[in-house]
Amino acid sequence: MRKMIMAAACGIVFGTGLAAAQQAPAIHEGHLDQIDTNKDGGVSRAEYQAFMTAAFAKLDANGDGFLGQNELSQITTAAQFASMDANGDGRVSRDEFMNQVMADFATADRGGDGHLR
Ligand SMILES: [Ca+2]
Ligand SMILES: [Ca+2]
Ligand SMILES: [Ca+2]
Repeated sequence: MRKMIMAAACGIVFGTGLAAAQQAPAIHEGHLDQIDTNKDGGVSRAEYQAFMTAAFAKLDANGDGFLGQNELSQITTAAQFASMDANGDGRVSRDEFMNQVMADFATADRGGDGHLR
């Protein structure tokens, strides 16, 4: 389920569209290739963080520095939004967003070597 956030973020940042992300919730290799900016065959935490920073900026449609439920409604359920909104103020700050997606990175990094490949 959490991977869908990354897949949807890929759709937004790379312009492949949310519909495509929703139909194919897995992260496909083309996405990892694009996140892998130094082309060493793996996505490091720094590369992932840079990508997600870009995703946050794209998702923040009104540019207030927070993601409201309306801005995330296409890629998260209400329950997912609530779990990202750690302090319960009804909006997801950059820190809350990054905490969530970096936890996703740790989950996806099955080998535990700090790279997704
Ligand atoms: Ca890399
Ligand atoms: Ca916003
Ligand atoms: Ca919050």
